[in-house]
Amino acid sequence: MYQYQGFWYNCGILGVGPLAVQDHFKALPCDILIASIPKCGSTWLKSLAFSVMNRRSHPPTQHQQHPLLSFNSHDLVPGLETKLYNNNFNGNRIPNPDILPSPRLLGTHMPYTSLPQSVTLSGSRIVYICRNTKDNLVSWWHFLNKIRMNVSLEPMKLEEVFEMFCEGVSAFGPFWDHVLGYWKFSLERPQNVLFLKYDEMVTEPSLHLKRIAEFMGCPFSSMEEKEGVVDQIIKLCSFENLSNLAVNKIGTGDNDFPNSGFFRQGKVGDSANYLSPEMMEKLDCITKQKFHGSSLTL
Ligand code: PAP
Repeated sequence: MYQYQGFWYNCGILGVGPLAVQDHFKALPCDILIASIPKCGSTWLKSLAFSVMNRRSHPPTQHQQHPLLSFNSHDLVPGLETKLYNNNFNGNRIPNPDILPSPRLLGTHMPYTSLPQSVTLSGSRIVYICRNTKDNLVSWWHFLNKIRMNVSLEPMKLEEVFEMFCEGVSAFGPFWDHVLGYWKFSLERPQNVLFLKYDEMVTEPSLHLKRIAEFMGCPFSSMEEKEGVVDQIIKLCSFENLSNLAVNKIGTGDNDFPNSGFFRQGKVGDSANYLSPEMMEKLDCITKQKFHGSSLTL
């Protein structure tokens, strides 16, 4: 891993992706970025955002023909540094993001402070998702070991990953700095950043889906709401539905990584089954200290 502008990146997976994004990506005013630190729910949010934006051409009721049935959401909403500008990516790389249909729906894990200036200057919109620290860590640990297994490396112990995480060393970490960067920006520019919490979305999906649609500039009409389009999208993008599709059960994505790796439990609070009370307390304590005075709670 290498540290760049205060954040940690995996050189084996990303290569010079983040630098290439800074040098070459030119944001457009109508772009919508789905941003997060890994393992906060971007697979879900990308599915929801894609379904919302394309609901006229791909109604969520026409299940058989919906793109989400054949493609993982990371292929439908490509990541800037993980796919579009990633020199280490050996799949179906899209060489020129300008060919993507407008408005472009793009993903990123890059911290707010490292995004190219054009993102802020152009006024493009960012939908950011975060999650409680403990679930994020446990989800990251599982995912990290899946990546390691994929390249025949030994799994890492939870204790080891926990210590590194607390020191800020995780993909695109420190976790807290990443979340705070977008949080502050969302307070300064609420018209440009919608700040979401996975935990709240699990509890009230329709409320948040409506917020997402409104923010993206394609609110649900009262007719659509009456016809149940909101619920149809929620059902289409549910963990149960997506994780059981063939594309996500046996399909593979970038670098032959199995799509199933993006789906594990999809629950809030699963970390309690893995972390000791001392570990939970330490994470809570760091979160409290880091977020002190920010009005943000997770
Ligand atoms: P990424 O950063 O690699 O894209 P991301 O999708 O952000 O991963 O996070 C993965 C988490 O979202 C997993 O959580 P878990 O490990 O605690 O289970 C995954 O299960 C969960 N997830 C994936 N798809 C959905 C979905 N449709 N609904 C709810 N949670 C989901």
